[in-house]
Amino acid sequence: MTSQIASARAHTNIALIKYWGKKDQQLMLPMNGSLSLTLDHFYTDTTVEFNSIYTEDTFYLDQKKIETTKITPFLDLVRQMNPQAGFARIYSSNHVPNAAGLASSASAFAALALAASTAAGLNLTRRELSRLARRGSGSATRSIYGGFVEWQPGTSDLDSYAIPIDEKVDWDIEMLAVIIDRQQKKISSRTGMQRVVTTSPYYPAWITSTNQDLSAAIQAVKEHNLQLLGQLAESNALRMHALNLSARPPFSYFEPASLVAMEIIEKLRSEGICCYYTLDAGPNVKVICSKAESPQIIRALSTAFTPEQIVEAFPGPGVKLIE
Ligand code: 2P0
Repeated sequence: MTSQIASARAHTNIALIKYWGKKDQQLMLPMNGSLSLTLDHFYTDTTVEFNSIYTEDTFYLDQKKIETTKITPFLDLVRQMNPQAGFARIYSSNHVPNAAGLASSASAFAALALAASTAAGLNLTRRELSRLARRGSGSATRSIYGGFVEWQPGTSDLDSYAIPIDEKVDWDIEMLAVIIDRQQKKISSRTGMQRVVTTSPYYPAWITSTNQDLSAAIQAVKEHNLQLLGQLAESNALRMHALNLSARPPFSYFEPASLVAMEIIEKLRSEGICCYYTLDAGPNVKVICSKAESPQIIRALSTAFTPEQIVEAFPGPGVKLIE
């Protein structure tokens, strides 16, 4: 192999039933299954070029060279599958409206999995791509597919992968992102989730209740039941954040403005509007609602947030090769 190049695009996803804790940190096996919605608006484009003249892997993000310890171990997995693949140059760009702070490792490693494996001459199935993406970042496991996606936790590298639940979402669902902070997380997901696993006395109850939430949420997706899906997602997110408060030392991703957004959503709901929120490892609030009702919700959020802070997103596609 002299020079081989491929480019891929992957979209980020937001978990409605959360992954929060690993049972195997090296293989990235999660403690529980999760369910997400892949979004159209936020994506990463990545080009990988393997070239026999390179003497190390080099990573450029938005045209800036970045030192990271995560890329080479990931490419080593690809090189194990094709030992002829040498070192690589990786060029990534994140496409997030208004630099919204929603760029995520999910779209990054899903795009890298497809671009790197294709450039290395491998023709992986989507299941194999999902397993490979998982080794970069847990949430990337799900970004291989579009729409609603379940990550089955599995018990080994072979059976921990995502499956599509509803890839071409043809019913009325939208997600509004309320951008509260573009800064780096106070505590990384990786550190936070493992602290919870090892110190929260509530962790066993999280596993039991999340497994129940997951089955109910998958059923709600199949029935296009937005209200039930929203209720389950909001409750599951609050339980995840309650775990963080119950860890030692405790931590929280909420900011005062997160609570403002959450209260607005709760008030709209008391007025009969079907809307629910979820938060991940950061203060941004994502609202699950229908397209039909989103204008009213945007109006209510606009009393506390600027137009730039409120971003509309819709179900998006799975990973694909691009020119
Ligand atoms: C999720 N999150 O299911 C959960 C909910 C954030 C909150 O997956 O250690 O970047 O790379 O597997 O995937 C974010 O954590 O963590 C995440 P690693 P990841 O989307």
